[in-house]
Amino acid sequence: MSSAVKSDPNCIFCKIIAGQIPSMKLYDSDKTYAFLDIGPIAPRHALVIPKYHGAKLHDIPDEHLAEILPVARKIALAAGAEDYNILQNNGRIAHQVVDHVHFHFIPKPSEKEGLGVGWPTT
Ligand code: D5M
Repeated sequence: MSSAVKSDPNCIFCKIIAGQIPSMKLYDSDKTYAFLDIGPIAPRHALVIPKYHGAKLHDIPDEHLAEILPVARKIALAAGAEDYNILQNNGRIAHQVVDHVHFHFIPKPSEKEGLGVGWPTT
């Protein structure tokens, strides 16, 4: 069975996808959304999320995960990030706070950039 978009009206990331809560959008397709993290641990810290509500990785159908890493790679290229982490937390003990699957893109700023560099606009 093909799994269409699934949304939870109480989920903060579903509200972001629906445009009910503002976000700094980086990417938007029928299955995937990416935006800047509200509490960045590094400049250009971003989140890539499926447009299918589910708390943990095993709740998400494959077709809604297929685009996630390609989008993270696009964001890394657009950010000009040489060194970066992509990570995804599942469950409270693993430090998950928001119960909608999300992949963190966390660039490591170069020594030249230092801290406080924003998203490139060109
Ligand atoms: O990380 C959850 C992440 O979600 C954390 O880095 C903050 C981010 N967050 C929470 N609310 C927002 C909004 N409204 N915009 C952007 N980013 C947000 P976790 O892996 O669950 O610990």
